[in-house]
Amino acid sequence: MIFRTVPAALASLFILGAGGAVLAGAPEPWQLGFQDPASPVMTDIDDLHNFLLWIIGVIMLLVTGLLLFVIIRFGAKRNPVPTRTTHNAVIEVLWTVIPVMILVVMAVPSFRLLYFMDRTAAPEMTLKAIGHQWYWSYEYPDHGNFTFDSTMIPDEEIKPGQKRLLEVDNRVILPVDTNIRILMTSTDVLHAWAVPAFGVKTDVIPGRLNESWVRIDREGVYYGQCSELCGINHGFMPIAVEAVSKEAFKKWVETAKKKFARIGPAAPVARVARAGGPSPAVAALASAKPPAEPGPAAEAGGREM
Ligand SMILES: [Cu+2]
Repeated sequence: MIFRTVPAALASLFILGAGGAVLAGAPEPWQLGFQDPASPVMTDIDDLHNFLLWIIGVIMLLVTGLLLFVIIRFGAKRNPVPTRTTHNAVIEVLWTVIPVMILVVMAVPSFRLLYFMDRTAAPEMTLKAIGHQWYWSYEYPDHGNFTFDSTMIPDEEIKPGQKRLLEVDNRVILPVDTNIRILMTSTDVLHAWAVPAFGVKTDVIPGRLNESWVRIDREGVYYGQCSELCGINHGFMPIAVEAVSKEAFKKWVETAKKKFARIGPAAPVARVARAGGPSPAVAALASAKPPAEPGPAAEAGGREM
């Protein structure tokens, strides 16, 4: 479709000019439609969107055509004596049954996609994204459990080629072709971790753990933004994900382990899972806070989850 190809062509021109890491998922001036999908979820969202667009288009044409027909054919000039018909059983059944059938046709792929988006059955690694006023921090529990903050580069420090309001000091590095479970929470207020090219947009909630997942199709840099009004700097806590090859990711993990702070001795998710403890999600939430003192307070906290 022309709506897709024009922005894609513009995007490729920009990529050629940008140099360095490929900008695979970023908004473009005058963009129409979605960013190019970079995950199976976003590919399916794109397909569902295009499918619904056809249904909407046909309905719009039908209704507009009917209206025009009625205006022209049954205007006062051409039809001075109107009919006194008030009921037509066949038409009434049709205008109830046909929309219901259309809704069912729309609901089936929609629900299938919702469940597909919800979680991955076979995660190969976990990333934790934690929202703060107003920056994100990330943890890699399966790779030495290091953590770092990711803050926006302010206008006065932005370098040529960097995306204003989208570039950060520490990008999230993730491997391509890997099922990545993303666990998300917040330390203060509601935020939302959203990367359009991945089809991920999930609220992060203090005291709760939300889950999403991504399998990135190709290398490149993908940008997103906090998508829940979270305070004065809501527009200044972008997300930048750099997808690299599996080998490059392994190398980065080695340097990141030295560069960034370590949370604990080992990956708590893996440790609890081996011991047959609570589900990984619950274990990860527990590790997001300092270990609770044993006693009635801790027990109450456990029940709450
Ligand atoms: Cu926010």
